Amino acid sequence: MKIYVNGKYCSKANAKVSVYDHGLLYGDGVFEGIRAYAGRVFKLREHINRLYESAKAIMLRIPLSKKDLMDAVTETVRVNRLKDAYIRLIVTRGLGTLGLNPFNCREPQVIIIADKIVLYPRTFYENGLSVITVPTQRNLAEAVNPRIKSLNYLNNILAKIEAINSGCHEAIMLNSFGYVAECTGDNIFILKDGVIKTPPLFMGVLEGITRDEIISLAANFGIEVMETVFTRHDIFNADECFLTGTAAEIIPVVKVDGRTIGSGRPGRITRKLMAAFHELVRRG
Ligand code: PXG
Repeated sequence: MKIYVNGKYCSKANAKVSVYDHGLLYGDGVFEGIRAYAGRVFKLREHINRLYESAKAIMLRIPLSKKDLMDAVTETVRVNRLKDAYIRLIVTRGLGTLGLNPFNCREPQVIIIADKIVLYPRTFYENGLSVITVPTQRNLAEAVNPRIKSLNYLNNILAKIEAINSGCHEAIMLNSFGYVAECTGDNIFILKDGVIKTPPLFMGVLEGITRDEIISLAANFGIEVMETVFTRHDIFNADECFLTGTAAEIIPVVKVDGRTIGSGRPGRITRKLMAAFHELVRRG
């Protein structure tokens, strides 16, 4: 496997960063998880735009133009001869001192890993997931804004641990007001009386690229979509529930905190959106 590190391709064994890199020392950096389908990188421009926005928020200068970074991502998929791939694009603050000051780090490190995608088992899509709400709240937007896709994922990892400890694969995270925010690596949607609802960004959620795509697919179907605040009670009593993310795409949820959602089977609208999304990624 050839890994892009600052403009050069290294073998997996030689692709390294310094132990003084603030990405490692402090989780100081940003990243994107991107997919390629049939050799084409899906929504590359959107991912690059989000990466630059995350970097702007943490005052990290990405040492490449958007165009050059897009070309580097495409090239990394190509040199690895991958058709369907999961791409991890990382920009760390770079090598610095043991002190916090990020401005001592002179050279941000740009890393692109393109690897085979590991998918959830098919049965999860056919039968739906069982998820739980966890005690760990989503980061307060005024502390570490969830809109920044930073290398510090401890908030999500704590929630993931709680989900796994309870035998679930995903966790619903609430914000500090008790409203539904998102999952550890996915956005959440519910459907009630024909209306699709997802938490607005100000609830403290990542603006998922898949989330945005589902919102426009639903709108194309003439389904009303509301970015609105809701609680666990609304999920328990929803007709359908599903999660969206680059890795999971759209995955139905059939049980939340022991409550069966709708009929207990992936819902009709969820299945319709899954089919439309698959069609979209095939078309590129
Ligand atoms: N919320 C959070 C907190 C995320 O990390 C999403 C939503 C969905 O966003 P996209 O743009 O992918 O639709 C994510 C996705 C994984 C994995 O292995 C997922 C993410 C990051 C790292 C790993 O599932 N981010």
